[in-house]
Amino acid sequence: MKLESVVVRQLELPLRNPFETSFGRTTSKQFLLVSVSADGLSGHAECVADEDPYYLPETNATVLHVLRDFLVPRAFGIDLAHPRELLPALAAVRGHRMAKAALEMAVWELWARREQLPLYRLLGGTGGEIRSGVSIGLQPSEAALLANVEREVAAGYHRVKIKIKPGRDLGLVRAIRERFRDVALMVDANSAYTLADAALFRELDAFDLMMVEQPLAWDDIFDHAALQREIRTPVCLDESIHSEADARHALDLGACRIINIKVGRVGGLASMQAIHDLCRGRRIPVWCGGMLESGIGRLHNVHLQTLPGFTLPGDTSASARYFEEDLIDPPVSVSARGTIVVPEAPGIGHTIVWSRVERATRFREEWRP
Ligand code: OSB
Ligand code: MG
Repeated sequence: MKLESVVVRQLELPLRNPFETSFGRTTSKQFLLVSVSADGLSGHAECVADEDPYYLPETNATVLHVLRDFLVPRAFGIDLAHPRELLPALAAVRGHRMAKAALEMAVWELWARREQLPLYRLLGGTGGEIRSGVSIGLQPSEAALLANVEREVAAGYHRVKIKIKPGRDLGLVRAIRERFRDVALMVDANSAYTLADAALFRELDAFDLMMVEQPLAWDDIFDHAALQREIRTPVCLDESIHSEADARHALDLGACRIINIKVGRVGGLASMQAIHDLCRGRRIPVWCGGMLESGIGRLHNVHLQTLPGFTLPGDTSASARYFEEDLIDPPVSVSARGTIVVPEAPGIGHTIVWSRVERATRFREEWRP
């Protein structure tokens, strides 16, 4: 298969509620939607980069530049026998994994449509449903956080993750545990702490957390190993893992016992599979993170979580928690049992509503060979 065109749109979708982490606050989701076409069909994927380099270094502007000047010209130059051949063909470009992932995921989606298969089948997953968890941002007050936890537990979600940062950590966890003794609970620090805070994490050991996610620096593995030696709660790495090699180094060093896989962060679905397979072989649980995706990215995440190593609930929750109106019909919904049904239609499996995409589009660029 030879690609005949690549279209990139920058979209803006208002969030129903601001989402706050230790690194910032988002009120509207601004992201790139990548569409690839060949043989009369198209495939679509969204990029997880933001406007700002506050989660990881890539931004919408760097992604657009690297796609236009480096990745798309290389992709036009090859004749693919399978989507997994794309990442090796892009390997001369170092880093820029979010840009690579968006292009590669769109090619996988196109391939699935050509084969008339749901994306999960192409990835080697199984249909049915996946268990869903939620990520709750920093809230204006402890009362607001407790009300949020109560609502999500009542909605049936299988685990609750809260964001923490220095000064807003132990007290919040204690308050939740007092009211919700048995809820499957975890915290995500998004790199807000250092090894000097080890005592805080030892105190958190008392609260039966499933894991603490990315407590230390975004580019660190070594210090996380030192922290993991000091605490009982499993460390989960997010920001620090970009490749199968990173995952191997982290596991060999004992830097974590769980890995959060985000396809955008690891540079594509083939890289996701490699990390998944490594972890499965070592009996390390993985789960799928989220980046406040619209329905298009959300559905990609639904499909990939059907691989057998995704044994823990991920951050993929209902579209309605984020958007008044999603770009897909139907939106992603969560059952009373806290599950999401994996679509059976070809590709991502729900219809993209192009009138909504056009309304959210701020600019558009198209490239041909
Ligand atoms: O660290 O997992 C994270 C959102 C934006 C950037 C980083 C993260 C998150 C989330 C939200 O936790 C997950 C979601 O609900 O999509
Ligand atoms: Mg995280």
